[in-house]
Amino acid sequence: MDSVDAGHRCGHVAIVGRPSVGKSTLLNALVGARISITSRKPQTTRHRVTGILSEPDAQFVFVDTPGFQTRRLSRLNERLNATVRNALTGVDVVVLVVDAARFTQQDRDAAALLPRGVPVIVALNKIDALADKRALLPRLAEIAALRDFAALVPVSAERGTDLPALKRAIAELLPAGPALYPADDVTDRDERFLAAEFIREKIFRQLGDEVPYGTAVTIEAFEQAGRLRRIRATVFVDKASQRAILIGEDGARMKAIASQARADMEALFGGPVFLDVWVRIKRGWSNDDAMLTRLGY
Ligand SMILES: Nc1nc2c(ncn2[C@@H]2O[C@H](COP(=O)(O)OP(=O)(O)OP(=O)(O)O)[C@@H](O)[C@H]2O)c(=O)[nH]1
Ligand SMILES: [Mg+2]
Repeated sequence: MDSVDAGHRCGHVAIVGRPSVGKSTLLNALVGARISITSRKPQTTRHRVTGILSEPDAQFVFVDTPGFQTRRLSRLNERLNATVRNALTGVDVVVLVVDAARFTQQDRDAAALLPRGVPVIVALNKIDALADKRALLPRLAEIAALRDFAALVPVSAERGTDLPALKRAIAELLPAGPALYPADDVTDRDERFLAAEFIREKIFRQLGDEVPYGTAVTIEAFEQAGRLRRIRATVFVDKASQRAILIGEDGARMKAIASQARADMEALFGGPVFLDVWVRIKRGWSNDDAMLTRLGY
């Protein structure tokens, strides 16, 4: 081994936890790019999404996962849980994300799912929102009693607080080895996937509690000519009423969703985007196995 590689570490780090604790926000903050979509609504993430961070001494391959769900088990939910289980196999480190202010039975369920024999670090997220910092110590003790954790690190993914400490704790547990990806790669997902996700994110952020769970997005066409990308997407909804809400009066809602999604695509892809979005009704898609497979879930 030459001197450049001596001491270099590289490995896969699964980011898991119940819905809405801030897993995707944490992945984006660690990687320094908006790769995984986020929203206030639970179960925003539906895929395994990889975010790569390359530093001089280590390459971290973070794997974001859907929130582990124990309620509302549609076929889609079952697939999301399977995605979490699959993401846990073969990783070198697990980061279990919890909300520092709210530790629940769902967190215990997520912790119980974790494989033995893989080091687990707990990231107690959202410490910026903690009204009483003294609540942190008993919370740390309560979580530490659950199993043998490699470390417990309070952080704020949104503010970036104490992320270097979390990275150090992870790096110590990564195996020695060369980088798996080129240093400027930030994800293993392609632009087609990211385009569909940005549209889904705006739907999750702009619409109420029902419509986002009734929607799925596919990319029908993705063509690049020079720097311009022409993208045609379909949003599937479960029923006509959802279609009406999604399109909005005179198409205003859909226009706002598409224009925000396009802005995100242009920022990440580094060139202009022409985006055309259609809405189609596909009744019962979240329990339709063929459709779920087509959607990549
Ligand atoms: N105050 C505060 N809010 C945060 C922090 N990290 C994430 N959030 C917010 O928590 C909400 C959920 O964040 P996500 O990153 O989408 O959570 P997630 O765990 O990936 O959620 P699912 O994919 O649905 O399982 C969003 O509104 C975030 O802005 C944090 O450090 N502090
Ligand atoms: Mg997420």
